Amino acid sequence: MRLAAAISTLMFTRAIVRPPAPNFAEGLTTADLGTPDYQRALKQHEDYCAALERCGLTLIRLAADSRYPDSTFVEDTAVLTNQRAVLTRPGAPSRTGEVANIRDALADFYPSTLSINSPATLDGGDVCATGNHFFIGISERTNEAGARQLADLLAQFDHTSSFVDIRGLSGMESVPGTKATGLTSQGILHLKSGLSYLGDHLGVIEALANRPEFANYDLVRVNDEEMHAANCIRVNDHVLVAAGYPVFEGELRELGYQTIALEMSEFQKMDGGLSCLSLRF
Ligand code: CIR
Repeated sequence: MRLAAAISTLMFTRAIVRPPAPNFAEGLTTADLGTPDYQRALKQHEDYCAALERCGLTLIRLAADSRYPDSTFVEDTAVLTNQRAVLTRPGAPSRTGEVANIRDALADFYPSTLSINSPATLDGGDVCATGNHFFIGISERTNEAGARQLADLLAQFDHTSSFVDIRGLSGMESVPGTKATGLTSQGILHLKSGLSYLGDHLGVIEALANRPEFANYDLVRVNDEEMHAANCIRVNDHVLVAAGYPVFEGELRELGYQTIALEMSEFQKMDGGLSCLSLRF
């Protein structure tokens, strides 16, 4: 039973989350969707946390950190496996300081942590775990050295990796003016802006759908109007999806997934999506 197999590889018990700080709107963004409303962002974040709890997770709730306006996007600061935690070295200089605080939070759960070191850069948003295999995006944030360092670390624990170069991803002409998140005029910000692992399917945007790297997976293709929906997360027996993308959500339901739709508008304005808001382990 494929879904049962998927559940066994995507069981999480905890997640680290951090609400947006009052200066959240000062973070990095390429989206042309306006300034986020802070109160609405807090509400959307709280709904997101409630959904994770509904999926059975215990949350480690960190305090908002206004030193780093992008720090609500905790996913970018670490890569977690069931054996190890790897602290990243985010590619945006304004975000490198976010890692120290995450190291402290992880110390309660992992006896030691590994690190990505200079000159390598790596954002967690570029890492998509599919069971034992990890896809690592090479992007404007994650450089080749970062991808190689992570692959070498993962290999020590018998994980395989392959690289997906998303720089200058073509086929994104329809992006301007869409509701897409993390999709710039040059392409996608992070690999997981355009790709999600659902257990036995990959949800992928059209521009990635024909990549040979994904030939062995069953794909759920996300049409150009719904590109933002590609950033969804499988959490135990549910898939959290962004609200407002009925075609993709309907396809997931037809495939037997239980979905929880969440409003993400204020995070979209800052190039963020569902995966970015938590570190699940
Ligand atoms: C940034 O540009 O770094 C943030 N404003 C958005 C990060 C989104 N993170 C993710 O997709 N993993």
